[in-house]
Amino acid sequence: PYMDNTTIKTLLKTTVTDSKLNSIYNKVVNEERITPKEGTYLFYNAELSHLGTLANYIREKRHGNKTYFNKNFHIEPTNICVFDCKFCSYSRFLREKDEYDAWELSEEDIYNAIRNYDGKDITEVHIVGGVHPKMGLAYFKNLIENIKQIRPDIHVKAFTAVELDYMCKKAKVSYEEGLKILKDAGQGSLPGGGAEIFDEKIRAQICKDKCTSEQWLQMHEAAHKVGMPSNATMLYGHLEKYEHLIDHMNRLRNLQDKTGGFNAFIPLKFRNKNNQMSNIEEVSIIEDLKVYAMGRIFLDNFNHIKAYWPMIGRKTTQLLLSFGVNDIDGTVDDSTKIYTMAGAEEQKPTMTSEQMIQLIKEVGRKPIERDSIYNELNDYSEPILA
Ligand code: V47
Ligand code: SF4
Repeated sequence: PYMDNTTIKTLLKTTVTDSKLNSIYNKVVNEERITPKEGTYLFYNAELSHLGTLANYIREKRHGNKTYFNKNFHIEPTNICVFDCKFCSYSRFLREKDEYDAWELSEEDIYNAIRNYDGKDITEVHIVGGVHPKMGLAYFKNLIENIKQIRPDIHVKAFTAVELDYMCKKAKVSYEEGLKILKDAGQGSLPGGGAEIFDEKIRAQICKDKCTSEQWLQMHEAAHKVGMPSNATMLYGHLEKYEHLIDHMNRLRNLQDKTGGFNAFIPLKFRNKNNQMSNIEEVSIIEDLKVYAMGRIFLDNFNHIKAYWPMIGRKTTQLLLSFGVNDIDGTVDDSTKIYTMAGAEEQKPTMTSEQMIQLIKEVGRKPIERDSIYNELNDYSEPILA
């Protein structure tokens, strides 16, 4: 399905006069790793169409037209949070309440949410929320055990490194010990949130009081060590410069070399509604395409680049399938508020499997349902005959 590398090199050569760009392009096509300096050079100097061509080349070489999605739903136990990230539109506690009140689900609410999916073929529950001062390691261990009792076959993807760091500190256990307890309770993997931007100066300006970049990376390293895979996110389109995006991806690439435990990289576009950074304008779709494409080009040791459609929107998600993305997360089922409260594209983020399959097929790709660890479950590229 993909262009061979001679065609692609000829195509790029005939349209590029900058020899430095040309040599970086050649490296990418030859599957040689590019340096952070070269990555930064691409960010500043390459044309979007060239980045797209390269990212799509890598995407198709690895995955052909396959585009993964899963059937999942979210549980957000609370939006009460002890931290005060400037970009967050979701947390309550330190700030005044406004039209959206703080919420706190009871254990029973959570079990009912799980029971709600009885008999439905979902495979994953994604649990994340604010960092509530009263919900600790023991509470979540018990919660996961009970969820697994109700629905033994479900994969529990839960808790960002920020939540986990707080839980482990409060329980006075090491990251590894804390993660082992949760794994034994039935947790399967970690989502990628809380990474934001690793550059310490920018981090200090946007989320100074939560876990540090070093701690985020240590938590994921510990997770991989105890046998739980994870994802990695990157918040872009706020105060950062291209150098910071490359630095962020470079730290992830280094850790992935060491552990191989990351499944997917998920760039997250900063949305500016209802938060303390509302004065910052959101970046254009051109920047979105560029950041995702650069993710695919730079992170040569990540298998999957994921677009989280409730946040970036369905149309952009379709475009991104030609800019390096091969995974579009799950059906979600209107169960997340993190982005809707920040003014994301999707105010009612729910898509049925049929709609996801349609979205993927409309742009000529091949919809594959996966489980949480990327085993292929169903190929929906052919119509299902009754
Ligand atoms: O870490 C918060 C982001 C993240 C805003 O691993 C915002 O499969 C943009 O990480 N604008 C949490 N982003 C969500 C997350 C996630 C989502 C879906 C799938 C997976 C996965 C992970 O949401 C936070 C933060 O970076 N966020 N506020 C905002 N205003
Ligand atoms: Fe709390 Fe997470 Fe919001 Fe930060 S991004 S304030 S840690 S809910």
